[in-house]
Amino acid sequence: MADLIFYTNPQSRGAIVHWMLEELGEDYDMRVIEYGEQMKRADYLAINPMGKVPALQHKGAVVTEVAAICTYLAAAFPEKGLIPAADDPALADFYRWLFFAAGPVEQAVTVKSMGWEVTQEQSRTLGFGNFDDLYKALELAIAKGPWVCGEQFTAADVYLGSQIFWGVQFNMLEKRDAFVSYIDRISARPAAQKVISLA
Ligand SMILES: N[C@@H](CCC(=O)N[C@@H](CS)C(=O)NCC(=O)O)C(=O)O
Repeated sequence: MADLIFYTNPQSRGAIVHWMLEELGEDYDMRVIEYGEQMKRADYLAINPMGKVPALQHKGAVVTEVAAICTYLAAAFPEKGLIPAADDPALADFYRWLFFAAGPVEQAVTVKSMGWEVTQEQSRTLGFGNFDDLYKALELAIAKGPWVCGEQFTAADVYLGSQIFWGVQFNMLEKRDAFVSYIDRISARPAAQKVISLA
C-alpha cells in the first residue's frame, strides 16, 4: 500500500489534489467516495468530519481542505521543487497567492455562483472586496510569470491555477487575456492534461 491515500470523487474539487499528486509523482492509492450515504458514513467521517472530499492520509496523518493538502504535499516532499526554499523570497508569493485563492477568490466565485448582490457597504467586510479589485490582484499574481513564483512552478499554481481555470470555464470569472494565457500554460502540463482527460 502506498504511503499516500487520496479520498476523492472525480466530480469534485478533488481534481485539484489529483493534479497536485500527478505533479508530485509519488505513488498514491486513490479511493473514490460516492456522494451521499458513503460520504456521510462513520468510517469516512472519522477521516473528514465534514463528510466532504477530498481528504489525504499520509503516514497516519490526515489533511483536509484542498489548499492545505496542496501546501502539505509540497512541503512534505521539498525535493520535488513544488514549494520555494525557506530562504527564497518567492516563498512570500507562494503563501500570499495560495491563501488569496483559498479565501477571497473562492468567496468571490461563491458570491457569483449564488447570484448574491453585494452592496458597496458590504464589500468592505468581504475578503475579496469587489470584482474589479479581485481581478487586478489576480492579474498581479500571475504577472511575474510564467508562474506565480516566477520561473518555478509550484503548488500555488496548482491551486490558484485551478481556481482561475474553473472560474473562467464556468463564467464565474471574467475571461481576461492574462487569465487565458495562464490557463494555456497550465493546461499544457502533462499532469494537468491527465486529470482534465478524466473529468
Ligand atoms: N473547503 C473544502 C470544500 C470541500 C467540498 O465542499 N467538497 C464538495 C465537493 S467539491 C463535497 O464533498 N460535497 C459533498 C457534500 O457536502 O455532501 C476544500 O477545499 O476541500
